[in-house]
Amino acid sequence: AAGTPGSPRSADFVVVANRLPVDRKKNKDGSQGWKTSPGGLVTALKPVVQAHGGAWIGWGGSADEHIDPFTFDGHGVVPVDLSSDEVAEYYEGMSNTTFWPLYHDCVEHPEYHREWWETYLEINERFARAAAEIASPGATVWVQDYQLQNVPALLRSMRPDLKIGFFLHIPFPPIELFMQLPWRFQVIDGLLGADIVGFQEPGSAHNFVRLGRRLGGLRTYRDKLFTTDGRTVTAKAYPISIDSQELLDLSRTPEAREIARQLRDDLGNPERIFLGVDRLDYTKGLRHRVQAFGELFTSGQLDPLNNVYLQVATPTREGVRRYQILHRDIDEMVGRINSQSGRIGRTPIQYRYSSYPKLALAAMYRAADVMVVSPLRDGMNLVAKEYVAAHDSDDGALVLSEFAGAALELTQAYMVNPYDVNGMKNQILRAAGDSHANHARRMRAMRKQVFKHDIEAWAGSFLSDLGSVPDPQ
Ligand code: ADQ
Repeated sequence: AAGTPGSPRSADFVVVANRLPVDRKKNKDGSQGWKTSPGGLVTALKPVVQAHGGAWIGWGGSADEHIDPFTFDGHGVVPVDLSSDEVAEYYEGMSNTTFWPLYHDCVEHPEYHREWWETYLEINERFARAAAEIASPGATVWVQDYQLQNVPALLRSMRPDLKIGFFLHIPFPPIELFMQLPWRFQVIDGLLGADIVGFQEPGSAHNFVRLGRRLGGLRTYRDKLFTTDGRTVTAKAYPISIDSQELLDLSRTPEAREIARQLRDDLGNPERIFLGVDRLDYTKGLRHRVQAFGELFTSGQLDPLNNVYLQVATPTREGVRRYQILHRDIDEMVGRINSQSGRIGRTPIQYRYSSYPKLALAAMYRAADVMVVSPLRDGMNLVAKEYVAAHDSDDGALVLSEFAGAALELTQAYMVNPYDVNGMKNQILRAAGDSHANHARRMRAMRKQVFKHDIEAWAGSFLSDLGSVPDPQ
């Protein structure tokens, strides 16, 4: 589709997210067009935006490029332009080198730079202004994630008539860590501009309420915070999910079955395939996981003749130094382990640094006997839910970190503390060697959870709560 030029009309439902829900594509005739981006958030919110003839505000993904607003597939697309300096300071800097590690339990040191913060505020104001311009009177605006924490308050000051929701996709840290932030008051005030602040887990919501009370000096009651300007803000958990049925349907297609068969073949038809699927991010616990598998293979507890560990890692944030170091470390670890414990014709760790189409992922989930998801900290972790939905038989097993939001729902997984490498090795062996009856019982319970609480249910419950917020006086 090409997209229709011209400013979209004013909208009564607006999504504000760092990224637009569309990616560039080349049409057959060589001209530039747009296609819908893959990913859970877009899947969940696009139908709602379409139903309202609403608009989506976000960055197009390349720096120093101006894109005019346009209409696409029944909704407005409102690009926010960023220069390369702004990308470096607002996105790679403040968002991904300050907030990202700070909010993930400081598993890497957050860096604090005043220039980054200034730019972060400026860009948040730019997003807020775009929303203020397009939202119709009394419209609902849903702001997404840690890149835009100041948008709620900025937008409210421009447009007090709006209903504003905010959802944080990553954990909200304990007060003791949050206190490090030099701009801690501004960030709380930014978030308190929303009527509802949504989190992945009750623990995060609780951290936020406690912070409002302790640092903000606000009166609170259960999940409510009472602001100094007389408003009530609700902080509550809305655990995000996936389009479970779509993924299951995809994994059942002849194409997916064929790719899964081919994959098993290519891996030498081992007795067992262990699988990891992650963005190559330091929060995902890859160093510890690769270490655990390395020891299992070198010690002979897992025989490379019968077992393969397939790890796919999506390239991500390649401009940020910590990610470059992680990339190099994992390459080295995998190389070392394979040279020490491989057999002729058998490579125990199959590592792919690449992104895959959804169909290929569905096939991998189908083929994997044991899925290992071991983040050091994770807001939710959709990969765990995707495996449960796509592994279309009762003989699978999920090894899951206690520190992923998903652990609260997928309670039948084989739980691990990813920092405890010995404990993780034991659980991996236990998951692999458990009886068929146990595998079946656990998989069924988790499948039930993931199909009942899917992405549509997630968006529905947030928006229905936001809909029942009283109109501003
Ligand atoms: P992420 O940190 O990106 O998301 P996750 O929830 O696991 O983590 O989602 C990753 C997505 O990328 C999955 O849908 C997965 O299929 C896909 N993916 C991973 N590797 C891939 C590959 N090699 N090729 C193609 N696709 C790949 C953030 C938070 C999470 C939270 C989500 C949603 O960090 O905790 O669950 O947002 O709120």
